[in-house]
Amino acid sequence: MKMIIAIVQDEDSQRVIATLMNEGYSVTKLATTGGFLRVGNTTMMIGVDDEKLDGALAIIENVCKSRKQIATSPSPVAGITGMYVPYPIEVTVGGATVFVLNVDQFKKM
Ligand code: 2BA
Repeated sequence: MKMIIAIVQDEDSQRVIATLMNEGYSVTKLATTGGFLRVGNTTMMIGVDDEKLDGALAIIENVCKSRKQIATSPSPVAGITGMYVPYPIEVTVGGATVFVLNVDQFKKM
């Protein structure tokens, strides 16, 4: 058995979860925040039998889109005022960041 931990953008989360559940997967959704942009994203935990792993990954890959976002980052060099000036940078977020872990034991008690 595997545990998929998938971090997706909030915009994609409803569709991913609905599609996974329609296909018989169990999903736990967590409201999370990205460390870099510090905006909300969604982390899903999906426990799957080995033979269903590829199906789940395909759904996540098909649904999740990459998007460009503007982040504000402090300038690496202080200006003449001696203060760090924030400046906008464009980053491409997603589709999905996915970790696949081996599960030692799975029990419902
Ligand atoms: P954030 O940390 O908010 O990152 C959002 C996007 O900002 C990233 O998209 C990436 O394009 C960019 N980015 C992140 N760190 C950066 C840095 N140090 N310098 C320049 N650009 C940077 P994604 O790579 O698609 O990541 C989307 C979200 O997935 C991340 O949101 C974070 O919540 C999670 N994530 C990504 N890689 C991870 C990892 N290795 N471990 C844990 N969470 C991760």
